[in-house]
Amino acid sequence: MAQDVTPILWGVGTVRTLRAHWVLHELGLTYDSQPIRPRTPAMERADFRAVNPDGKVPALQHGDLTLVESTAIMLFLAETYADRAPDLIPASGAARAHFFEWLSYISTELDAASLYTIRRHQELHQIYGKAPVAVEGARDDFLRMAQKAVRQIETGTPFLLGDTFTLADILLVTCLRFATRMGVTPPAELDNYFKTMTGRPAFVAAMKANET
Ligand SMILES: N[C@@H](CCC(=O)N[C@@H](CS)C(=O)NCC(=O)O)C(=O)O
Repeated sequence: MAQDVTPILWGVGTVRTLRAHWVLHELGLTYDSQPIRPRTPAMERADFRAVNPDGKVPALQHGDLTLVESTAIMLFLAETYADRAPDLIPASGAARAHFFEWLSYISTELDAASLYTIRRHQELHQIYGKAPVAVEGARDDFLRMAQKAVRQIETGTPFLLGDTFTLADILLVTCLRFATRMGVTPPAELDNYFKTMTGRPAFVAAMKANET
């Protein structure tokens, strides 16, 4: 039974690891944290490589299951412990369809295509090379694509999916933090939304756990 398992979460210190910590705190779960940070010698540890041979965090162990990819980890935890917070994933209909649309849009358009491009060619330029034109284009793309979230929040709903906090909010807020870290100021129309989300007790606890 899921309830008998103590999840083990590998990874701290990034917005991707924050997502997993945040969900665990929204669900009120007790878990073991393995506080290893990317691009440190700890990432080469044999016990970690046995969990994720690709050497990326976050990684989750849950009983016999090992899972990587922050979005998949969030979905798995929210589904497995749905009794603790049933609304993190909308159950049916248009809300569920739009929920997956938001997850896909945030993971690809904002995270992978825009923000990670900036990170690669800015902070990690020694590995991936300097590419100022690509960085500039990725900034513009982020700001253009963030307008989808602006339009939603401007309808006056507190969350992306209306009146219910979901995993889509976790994903968006972590990308807004990521943007700020990359030197891109998110649209001001999202400021109040961001403030409200980061005031959630589970976010505050997750930040603490993620900084360990
Ligand atoms: N798409 C993955 C990305 C995972 C990822 O790239 N993690 C970074 C830290 S944010 C990492 O572990 N990098 C170490 C490396 O690439 O060597 C997710 O969302 O979990």
